[in-house]
Amino acid sequence: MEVNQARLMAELERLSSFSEVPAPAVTRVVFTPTDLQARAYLKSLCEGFTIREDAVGNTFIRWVGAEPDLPAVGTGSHIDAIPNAGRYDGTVGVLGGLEAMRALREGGFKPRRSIELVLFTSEEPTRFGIGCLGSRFLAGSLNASDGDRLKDANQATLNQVRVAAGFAGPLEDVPLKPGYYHAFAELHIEQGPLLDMRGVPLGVVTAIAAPASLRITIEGEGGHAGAVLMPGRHDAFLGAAEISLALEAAAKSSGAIDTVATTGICNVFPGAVNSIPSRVELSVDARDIDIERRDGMLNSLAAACDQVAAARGLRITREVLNADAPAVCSPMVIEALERACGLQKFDRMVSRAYHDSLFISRVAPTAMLFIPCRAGVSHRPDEYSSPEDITRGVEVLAKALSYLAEA
Ligand code: HGY
Ligand code: MN
Ligand code: MN
Repeated sequence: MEVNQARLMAELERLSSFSEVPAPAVTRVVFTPTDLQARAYLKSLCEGFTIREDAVGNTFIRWVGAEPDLPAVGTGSHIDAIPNAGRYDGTVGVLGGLEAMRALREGGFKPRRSIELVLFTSEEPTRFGIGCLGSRFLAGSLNASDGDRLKDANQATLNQVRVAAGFAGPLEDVPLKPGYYHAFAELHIEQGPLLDMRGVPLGVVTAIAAPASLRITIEGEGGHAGAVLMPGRHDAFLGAAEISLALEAAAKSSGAIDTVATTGICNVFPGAVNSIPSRVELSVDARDIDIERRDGMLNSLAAACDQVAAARGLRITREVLNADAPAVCSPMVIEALERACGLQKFDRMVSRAYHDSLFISRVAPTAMLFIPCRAGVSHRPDEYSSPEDITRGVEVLAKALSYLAEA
């Protein structure tokens, strides 16, 4: 079995060209023209496999096995990219999964169980404010009523946007039937520095951190920047600043290095240099591999909001967009991945980033395989994984899929 590195790297290069910003950055938001072009490009590479798309745009590329009624073996990831991201986040798992299937087929392997590559819709929270949208629907963590509840920045609902993009049909049909997958393995760049720092070429993921995201609205009184004296102000931005610093303090004082928190979006209204901010919308991201610590941080954040509201005469509302449990990966899939590593060094590790596998693990035995990314950089245009590391990851994935497909 031989992974065709030149073909794979050329396809990753081509896929990165479907972007709203010039290279080396990639911006590819779900259901935008660049996303639809990227999806069409991927499907053009899938000769000899069957293709199915569900009502929310998850795309299933299946290599039908000798026993097609058996639960399949799944792999896959996402191709949407946050603004000004890199070209390897998610795409290595999609094009790498495809390459693993092609390399096995070209090497003469014939799977007993079908092997299925999944392109998950909207892994990134960019458009609808919640990550892993497609895999949440597959796992039943989102349901049909969310199709009208979830809206983008233009107040268009998920249902309106998905239908306009050509994905009609009832969301009720999206959830995977119990036992749909025998096993699922996702290949992904680490998006952290550990493998690169340690010079270890492969990571086998044993658990995926518990993410939470919230939208916090802070309302004050605004007013003229020159005429309103300091004692009388109710400045929404300064309240927001205190809340962000309180969130950082909660993460740093949790007692564990695994607790992380970020204020990723801060929208200030009215946004004029000579007008006191009357309203600020924050979007915050809070994670830990331990759910108690993660929720302890959320409780500290709630207390800080109450304290800042009282001290500054502000009105503060918190909307929890998601607060998910962590995932523990399947020993069966971990074993297949480690066997596939052969004599190559690998580290067992926790994923601090979330992935579609976080939700697929709720409906199938799941684990992940990491490859290094330079200096751990990700979600930036200078995100980089070497052709050698990518090829090695695809070779290990292909072997693991072949073991699982014969089980
Ligand atoms: O944010 C994450 O963890 C993922 O990269 N979307
Ligand atoms: Mn990402
Ligand atoms: Mn990703």
